[in-house]
Amino acid sequence: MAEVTGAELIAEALKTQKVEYMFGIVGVPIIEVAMAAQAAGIKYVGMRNEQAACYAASAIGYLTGRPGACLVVSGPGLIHALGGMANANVNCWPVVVIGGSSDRNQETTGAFQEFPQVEACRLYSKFSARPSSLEAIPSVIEKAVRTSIYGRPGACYVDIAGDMVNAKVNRSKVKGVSCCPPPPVSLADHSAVTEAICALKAAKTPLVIIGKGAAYGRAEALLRQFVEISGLPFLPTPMGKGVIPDDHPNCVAAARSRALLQADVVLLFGARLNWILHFGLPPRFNPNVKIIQVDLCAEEMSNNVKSVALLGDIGAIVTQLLTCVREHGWKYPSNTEWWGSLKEKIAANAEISKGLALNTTLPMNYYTVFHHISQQLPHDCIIVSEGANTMDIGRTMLNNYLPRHRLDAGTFGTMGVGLGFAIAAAAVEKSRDKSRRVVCVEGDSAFGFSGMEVETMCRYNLPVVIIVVNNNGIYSGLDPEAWKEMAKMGDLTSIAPPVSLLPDARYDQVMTAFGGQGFLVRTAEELKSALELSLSDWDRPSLLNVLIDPSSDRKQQDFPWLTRSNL
Ligand SMILES: Cc1ncc(C[n+]2csc(CCOP(=O)(O)OP(=O)(O)O)c2C)c(N)n1
Ligand SMILES: *[C@@H]1O[C@H](CO)[C@@H](O)[C@H](O)[C@H]1NC(C)=O
Ligand SMILES: *[C@@H]1O[C@H](CO)[C@@H](O)[C@H](O)[C@H]1NC(C)=O
Ligand SMILES: [Mg+2]
Repeated sequence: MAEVTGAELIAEALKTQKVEYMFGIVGVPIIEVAMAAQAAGIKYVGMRNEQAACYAASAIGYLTGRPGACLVVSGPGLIHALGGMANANVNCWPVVVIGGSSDRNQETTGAFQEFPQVEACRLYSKFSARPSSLEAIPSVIEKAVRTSIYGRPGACYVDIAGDMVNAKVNRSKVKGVSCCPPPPVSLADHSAVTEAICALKAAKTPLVIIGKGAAYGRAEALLRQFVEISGLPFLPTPMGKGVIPDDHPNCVAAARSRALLQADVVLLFGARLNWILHFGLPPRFNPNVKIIQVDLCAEEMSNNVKSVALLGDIGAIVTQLLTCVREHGWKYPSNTEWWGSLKEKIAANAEISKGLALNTTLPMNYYTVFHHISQQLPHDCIIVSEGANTMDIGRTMLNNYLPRHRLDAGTFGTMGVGLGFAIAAAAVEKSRDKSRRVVCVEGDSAFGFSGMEVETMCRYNLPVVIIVVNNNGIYSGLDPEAWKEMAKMGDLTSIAPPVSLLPDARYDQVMTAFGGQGFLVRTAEELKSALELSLSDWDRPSLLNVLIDPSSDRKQQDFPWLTRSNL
């Protein structure tokens, strides 16, 4: 009977569990695991930092419904991945991290990169364990993959003792484990569905909110039917954008603050009442708002505001709601005062943004830049975005037309996710017949967190288009002249504004350093032609370094984005 190594068992178990992608950085003791993964038919992407590797692996989980694997070495390698695990867990995205650790016979001796890894991962994951023998590897990996996608999705960690990687066992001794099926589906309680429909029928100013849980749950077709049959206005959360196209007539994203504030009944699909939705509380919500919550996680129900709980699979529950709406022959009328008020606000906001976008003063402002980008992006492109102003303004001006086509800093507000997400999305697209374009819209600060992953994009010929919206800093910056003056006035560490970054930094040259296309962009014409060239090059990545007015800002908001809670 043939023998099999620990590395082979890990790789084969992942493949059996339909894990198709692995991102990581190799070293002692896990080089052989990466090689075995490729031999088993898993695609391996070598990254430049484990944090970005883990972001990438979790994006695979969100995009495909099956976790990506993140492979890291012991100690510092695993610790770099913790940021990615936390981000995945907070976003409810599945990911499986495989960490090599010290040899068992060296534990507690001060071994190379020794660290209490299983314990360390506990706070950042929903499952953290180490197989006790080679024979246990397939079942522990099955459990990690299953746990990552069942219930509320999240991060899982499997620790592999270094000495187990090359140790061998007779195949006959290893019990086969089959592939875990997709998560089981359950329906909401019938009486809760009836209560929800009654509340909606009685509502004067109802609102549907579509979260990224609806995108993850692939409920797009059913939700669109529901919105069209019920005639309700809907608002997407940042990554709920595209579940129903942003240009759908029922979308009230451009009247977000008014919609939230004046809604009397809110039907939440796969979204939490956390900071992104201002906790569901005043001053951003009506104090008497009635919340109907559709979620797969019972613990999420009635967080911050008591709700009617529709617990279960989102697609199944939308079907239940559709059946009721059809039976009752009910539709929210399109000629109500509520629709009128929302449409009026949408038109007023569009006018303000248009004014800012058409300003031809140089340097450009955010609105001008996003206006031109939005005109050129293909409808089916995947938009990755991070930054503060860059992400917030970009979200309002760059439409999504398809589900799971927006990846951003998410619930955890993590800067540095963009390039890893873009690499994951581009890797998935590369394996499809008809690839879609991945466009990564980055603030200059955000880009810096994982900037070296540009080399990864160049190495694997991933045709990502990176647009760095460069305002010389975090939220805002200084122009080159002001910076020079400041440098004359004293030690910059004492006087330079903490938000500032090097003015007019040549991020485009980071791309050309590795053979990609780089563009320095100052005008709308340069932006148009650079974007056209970038989008037509399917063989290599591009970076547009768009220099904007360092004092450009968001248009006046009714409320600050990070509303302090009244909790
Ligand atoms: C990991 C991490 N570190 C720090 C922050 C704090 N932070 C929020 S936004 C941001 C960067 C904003 O600057 P930039 O990306 O240039 O976008 P801009 O607002 O300038 O357009 C930072 C550092 C964060 N959210 N995440
Ligand atoms: C595997 O089985 C063979 C034959 O039964 C035996 O000689 C060998 O020592 C076994 N190897 C291990 C690692 O147990
Ligand atoms: C365009 O923007 C500049 C700089 O912010 C501003 O001074 C100017 O008034 C704006 N022009 C118009 C027509 O809004
Ligand atoms: Mg910036």
